[in-house]
Amino acid sequence: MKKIGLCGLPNAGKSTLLKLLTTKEVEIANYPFTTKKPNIAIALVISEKLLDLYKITCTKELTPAFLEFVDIPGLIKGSHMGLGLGNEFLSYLRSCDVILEVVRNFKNEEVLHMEGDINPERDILIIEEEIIEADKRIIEENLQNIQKKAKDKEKAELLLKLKNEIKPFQRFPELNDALKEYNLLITKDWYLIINGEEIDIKKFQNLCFKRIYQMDFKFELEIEEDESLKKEFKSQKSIFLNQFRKDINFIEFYTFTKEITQSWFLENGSNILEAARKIHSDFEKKFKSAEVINIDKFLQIKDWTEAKNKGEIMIVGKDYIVKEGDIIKINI
Ligand SMILES: Nc1nc2c(ncn2[C@@H]2O[C@H](COP(=O)(O)OP(=O)(O)OP(=O)(O)O)[C@@H](O)[C@H]2O)c(=O)[nH]1
Ligand SMILES: [Mg+2]
Repeated sequence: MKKIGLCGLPNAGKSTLLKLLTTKEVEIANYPFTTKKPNIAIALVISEKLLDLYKITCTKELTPAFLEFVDIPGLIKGSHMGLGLGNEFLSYLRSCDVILEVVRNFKNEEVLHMEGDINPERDILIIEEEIIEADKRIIEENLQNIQKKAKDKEKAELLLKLKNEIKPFQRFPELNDALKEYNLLITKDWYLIINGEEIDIKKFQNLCFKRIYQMDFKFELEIEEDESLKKEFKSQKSIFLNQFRKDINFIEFYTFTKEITQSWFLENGSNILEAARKIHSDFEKKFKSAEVINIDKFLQIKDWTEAKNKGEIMIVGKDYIVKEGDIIKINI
């Protein structure tokens, strides 16, 4: 499962976002460095399609797919040199697969901003400089270590390429697999979420973010906790989660038995054995074949046996690549 790391300056709203998405009780306060250790929590992602399927299956249980978020202590200017426990905080970020940067755009005199005023553009630049400096150091250290070793020639060439090309807002996701052991931040996929008032995001679009989202975390939390607000305003949380899972390259597939209806996430391009492993480790080992139907088709027919009789259920082997919206039954 991909771990999604929340990165940002202190008081940007990272822990508030974690609480909103995962309902985990986290420490949220108006002073910097409230969060001192990484905090992992699971966000359930309920899609419209899953709910449509559940209306037909009417099972006792409904279990949605989930995403794993990690709340990380705030970075500050100089984090890469160890200021504010910077190196330790950066190492938490390195262990994540995807980065969601949180930037503050809400005014509140009671919530201190380390730089004195609200300026998302400047804050993004501060974080970026820390990331670049921290990765530069790792690249240089490792380059010195491996340059002399013949067996690491290829890796040394890649590190040298990075050393020459590294600059703010440049990302190298194509090198992530080859250089995995170094846990570089600039080879990961980065996303940006602006917390607070909506702003024109044009000026952020040519940076390094695969997508930019906007949400007022505190307001969304208030909606979650108040039934009358819930009726008045559409919650952005579910819209964000469903969009974000697509953006990080997950597809959604479904399973159901007599007892339970479930949705699952799988990396796009995965085969059905990987889906089987998610459902149950035994299913992968004992896999014989699988029955598959697209959810839209199933929602029309509404019955597995009838879908079978109509010839709408495919029987597939272990090389089948799972598609968005597949309902899967594994035969073992
Ligand atoms: N007005 C307003 N306040 C917010 C919003 N989001 C967070 N806050 C407040 O800002 C303060 C800091 O929020 P946290 O979620 O603790 O921030 P953080 O990024 O986790 O901070 P550190 O753990 O110190 O790095 C809290 O007092 C929140 O209630 C928002 O959208 N609007
Ligand atoms: Mg926090």
